Amino acid sequence: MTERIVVVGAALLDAGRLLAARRSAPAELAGRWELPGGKVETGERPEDALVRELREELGVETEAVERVPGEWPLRSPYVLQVWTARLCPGSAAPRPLQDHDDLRWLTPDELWDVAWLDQDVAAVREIETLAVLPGW
Ligand code: 9L3
Ligand code: MG
Repeated sequence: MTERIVVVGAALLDAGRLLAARRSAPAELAGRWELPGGKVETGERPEDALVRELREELGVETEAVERVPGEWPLRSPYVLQVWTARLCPGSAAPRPLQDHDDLRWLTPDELWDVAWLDQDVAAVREIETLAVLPGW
């Protein structure tokens, strides 16, 4: 039996906007937009993986805030879980350092203006329902 491996995605919120990141790799995902993040390593807390991934991919210091309810299947054995997150005071602005070639801060009105990965659509729908979040 194969282990289930969690991939964490970040709903990074700032000033009422959600960060979307356009993948540049691998080829089959290139050009599609995602909630940035990546695989949780053995023994790592998902929240810590999220902070690590955003540091590696975007050069930002962040804090995981709360789990977005739900879990979505990716290519086996991976499943996607999402946390809301915020930038720490004094963090650099995000910039695409690896795996992405564009970033957009989306207002609620713009949420569906990007071509999300099929895998992320259900998670983004769930984020959309969190309209009570401060700043959203
Ligand atoms: N994935 C899907 N949606 C996301 C993320 C962060 C990742 N929001 C998928 C893409 C890859 C796998 O999970 O197939 C591992 O992600 P990564 O480590 O390549 O970012
Ligand atoms: Mg990643």
